[in-house]
Amino acid sequence: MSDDILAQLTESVVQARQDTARELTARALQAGLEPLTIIDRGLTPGMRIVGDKFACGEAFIPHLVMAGRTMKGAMELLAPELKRRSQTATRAGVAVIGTVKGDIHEIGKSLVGIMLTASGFEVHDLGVDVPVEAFIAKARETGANLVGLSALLTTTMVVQRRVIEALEKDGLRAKVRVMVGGAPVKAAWAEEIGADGYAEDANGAVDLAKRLVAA
Ligand code: HCB
Repeated sequence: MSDDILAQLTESVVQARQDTARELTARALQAGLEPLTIIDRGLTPGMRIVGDKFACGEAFIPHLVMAGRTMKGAMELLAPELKRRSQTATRAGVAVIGTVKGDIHEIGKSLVGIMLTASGFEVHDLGVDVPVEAFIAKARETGANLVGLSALLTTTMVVQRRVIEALEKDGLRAKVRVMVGGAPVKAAWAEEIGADGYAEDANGAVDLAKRLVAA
């Protein structure tokens, strides 16, 4: 039953059926599925399929746009649930997050933000296409101990490195842990640019964030 809903949800993202995706998301919640299961096993696989189709010329920009809208629509139902289920007795840390300059992919970054908030972090989400200096200014202003950098394009991953260099130049690096993520980002890249860690998904980002600020 739950596998069936999740498979239909994946298909609704691939087909960009926004109303169906919302209906299925509501049904999945009613059926007792965890919001993260709905995201990881229902919605995100659909986004991957659309991305793969795009890569091999079977889908085009409008398909990416519509798939993005479909997932965002479903996320509107899931975000409050994720927050409601959180245990936020103590503040875990202060995080500044954003998608780096030149990159407008927002869904994964926003999901990381929702999950960090739900896990007790004070989150300052700078949005997408964020200049290097904006990360530095916000980290300084808020006294952040964590910066989360999202990059979905191989061409924008390099900006993650620039943010780390700017943190060093500004004397903030010793105080601020940096985690990186996004579809093309891997652990080896994180190591190469001197980030403190890499997370594959939002759940991993929360685990990593907690470990980094506790260290
Ligand atoms: Co876009 N796009 N796109 N796109 N896009 C990708 C990313 C490709 C991989 C598709 C492909 O070719 N297979 C590809 C990038 C190839 C590459 O460079 N390696 C690509 C391309 C090429 C482009 C354009 C250049 C297309 C063009 O114009 N010719 C263009 C670039 C625009 C720009 O940014 N300047 C473009 C545009 C778009 C949109 C705007 C149409 C749309 C985004 C809409 C939106 O965000 N509102 C879009 C979409 C939807 C995608 C795919 C299909 C889905 C991305 C997504 O939302 N995934 C994507 C295919 C794919 O990713 N496989 C495709 C779902 C979320 C939940 O996953 O990986 O973003 P996530 O985030 C995870 C994870 O990475 C991690 O946790 C998140 C939650 O689990 N994480 C972090 C993310 N950030 C983190 C930060 C941390 O600190 C820690 C963990």
